[in-house]
Amino acid sequence: MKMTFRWYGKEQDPIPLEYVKQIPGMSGLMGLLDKPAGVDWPEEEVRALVEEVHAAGLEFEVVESVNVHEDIKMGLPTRDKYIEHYCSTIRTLAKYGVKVIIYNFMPVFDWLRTDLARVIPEDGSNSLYFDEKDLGEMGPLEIVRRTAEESHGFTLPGWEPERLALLETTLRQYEGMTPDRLRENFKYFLDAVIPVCEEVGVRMACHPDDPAWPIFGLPRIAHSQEDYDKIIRLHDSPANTVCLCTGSLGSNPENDVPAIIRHFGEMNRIGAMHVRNVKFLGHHHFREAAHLSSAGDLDMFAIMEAIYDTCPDTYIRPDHGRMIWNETGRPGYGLYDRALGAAYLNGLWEALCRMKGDK
Ligand SMILES: [Mn+2]
Repeated sequence: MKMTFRWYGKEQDPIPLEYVKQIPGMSGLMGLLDKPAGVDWPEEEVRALVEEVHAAGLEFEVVESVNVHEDIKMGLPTRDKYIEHYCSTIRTLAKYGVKVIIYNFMPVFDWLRTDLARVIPEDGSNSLYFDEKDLGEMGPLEIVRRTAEESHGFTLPGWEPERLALLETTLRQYEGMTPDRLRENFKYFLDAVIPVCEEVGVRMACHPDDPAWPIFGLPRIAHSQEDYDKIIRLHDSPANTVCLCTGSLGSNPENDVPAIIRHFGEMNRIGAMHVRNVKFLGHHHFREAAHLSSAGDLDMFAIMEAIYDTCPDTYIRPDHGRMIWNETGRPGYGLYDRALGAAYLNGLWEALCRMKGDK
């Protein structure tokens, strides 16, 4: 297991790389260039980023994310140009040592929450929160306005202003889109990019829908084991993998997260993992919790054991953290609680290695 940390680049992330390096056991980043979907990442900028990360004593083997242009998801004729850019970006990243590219295929909305700083009454910290009841009252345009307002001036991943400016048009263009048609467009994309990945030694890792069910009537096709079985069959290759996010899949209590890890781990189809905990509050109603098992409803030991048993060499990172100790910053991506999360997951890992005795 390689422990990594999500980082948005020195212009966009208030956390210095030296702080990331000081978290015990941190091997590298899940990082990115801040580019709109559809852009071919310039080699010079990739090189500069990788050199900066290496100079801090960290690895840069996982990119999160290279976003997929909406025209590709909708299957518009313009998609070929954007797919070409995507393939070129894969080649550039491979040249600088990248092994895994995380992405998602969610229409319009990436992750979605109804409150970015819900106070947790037990201890006064706050975390990301979702209640579908609130969403019904708000509607897509209102939730976008609120999310932008609450993000402390940071552009949130998946909520880039240039994408959301076109929201009304994009929502209209998706009218009539079915899960099967979305999967056809997904296959078209994978058929183009996976052979490039195979050639240059990169694995694509598809992040689940978050939360793990359809929203605003838009089709979503990556939120269960069955969904991922279909995605893998769209283009069967070791390069077509899952970014198994325990909190996203775990937002639906019907998903048995350790069992899903074992299923895809045994198939060698896990490219990367996000490991975090979720507290269920009701139907389609949850908040994010500290990583510790007892702080939420996921069994973090069973999750780490499934990784140990079936995909012990994968990249993982602590995922969203709460805001604690008066920290302010990008919602979900403060330093302190994610560092605590990494330390806790590393502790579980050390215990597993001792118990199972082979590392
Ligand atoms: Mn995730």
